[in-house]
Amino acid sequence: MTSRAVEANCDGLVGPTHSYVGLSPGNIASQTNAGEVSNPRAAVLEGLTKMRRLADWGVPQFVLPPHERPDIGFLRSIGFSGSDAKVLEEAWKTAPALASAACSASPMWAANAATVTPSADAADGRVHFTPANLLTNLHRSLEAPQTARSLRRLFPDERRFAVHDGLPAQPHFADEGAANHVRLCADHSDPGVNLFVWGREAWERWDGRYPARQTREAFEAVARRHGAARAVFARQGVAAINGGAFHNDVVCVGTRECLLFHERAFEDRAAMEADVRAAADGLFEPVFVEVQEADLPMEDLVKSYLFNSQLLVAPGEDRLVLLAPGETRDNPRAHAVAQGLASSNGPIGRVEYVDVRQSMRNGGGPACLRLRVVLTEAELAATNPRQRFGPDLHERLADWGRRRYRDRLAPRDLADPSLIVEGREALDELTGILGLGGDFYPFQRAA
Ligand code: SUG
Repeated sequence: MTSRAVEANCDGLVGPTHSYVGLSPGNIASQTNAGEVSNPRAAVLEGLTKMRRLADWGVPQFVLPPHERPDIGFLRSIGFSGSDAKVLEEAWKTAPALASAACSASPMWAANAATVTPSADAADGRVHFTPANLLTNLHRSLEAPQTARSLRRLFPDERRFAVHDGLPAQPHFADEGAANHVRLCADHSDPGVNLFVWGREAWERWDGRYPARQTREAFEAVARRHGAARAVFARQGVAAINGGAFHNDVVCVGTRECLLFHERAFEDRAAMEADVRAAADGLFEPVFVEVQEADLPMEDLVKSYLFNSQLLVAPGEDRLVLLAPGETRDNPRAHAVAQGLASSNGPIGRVEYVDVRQSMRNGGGPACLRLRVVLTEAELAATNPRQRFGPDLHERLADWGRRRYRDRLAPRDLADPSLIVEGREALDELTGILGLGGDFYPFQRAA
């Protein structure tokens, strides 16, 4: 038994350019809603309300700041020049696909920020983070360096935390972070089993309908550099990827002893279960809860995002709480499955719903918006306290969002050069609120 540890949640704050451009093939919501008008203000407020729900339950909750967008540095690196406004204007005129990638607010989906190994599982007793290189999609491949900077601000003490750089930016090491990783354990304080779910092998010829974003080799490298104990590697179901589960967390969620997943989630479910059981031997008895395709067909699964829920230990309750998106309640089949889970004698005692509709229309449910980090009390005390979320920070950030964010953004509005200034003013104020220092964003370092 190590010292007492809890699961903290670090949520990505939605950025001012939250939009529906349709940048992610294989992500059905992203494709279906392409071209629609977004509401960045509503999106940031929804995210804050979700954080508040967890903070009110006593779960340690942190805020990860948005990245600077449009990413003018990226556009300069591919040959656009002149003033910042000119760079954006030229990019939109001659290469709109590249310009729109430079404007995406995708860092909000913090489950893709990094893969995390808690100190109880790491060979050197530190908490390890590898920012995901996200190189399958151009807009997301821009995130890793700023994510590393961000994690180093939140977890600054190198004696306790190791924030690595992303893996080599090669298709062989395509990595999407914690969205494809589940940690099971008896209690968060205890050693855990690390289930790494990959979609393809580096040298395999992938001819699926949609991209397989995570390679086995990427996760093997992450486990090696973190010194991650009790690592289990399992292949994601090809049918799941082809059905629109672009990350494993669209078809699977787990915490403590409980792994909840869809019938199609794993290519070889029996092998996955046997490997997890073997790794857990002597520590705990895993509980596998499988939802059948007959009860929840892939199509309803992807619309309802039942599995993209947060599975939480709530204070004073011995069974787990599933915090599901409102879309799960709206879908009769998914709703019936959720009610069935709660009324059975299984590990889930209750289902609650939360509205993150703005994010859902990009394919990002409650679980996508957060990065889970298991921390001991001493580690928790070593985080940047200004990023710790509670009622005061909620009020300050809600006020900031209401003043700084637009309530309407069509994809073509992303070409508006005034977004550069609006975004920078908003982020400059945010660095003050979150205590990030005056050199956190590229525009601050250039000034
Ligand atoms: O990578 N959507 C994100 C959604 C990420 C969800 N994360 C998890 N499942 N953990 C993605 O596909 C859409 C952007 C757009 O269409 O404008 C987007 O990037």
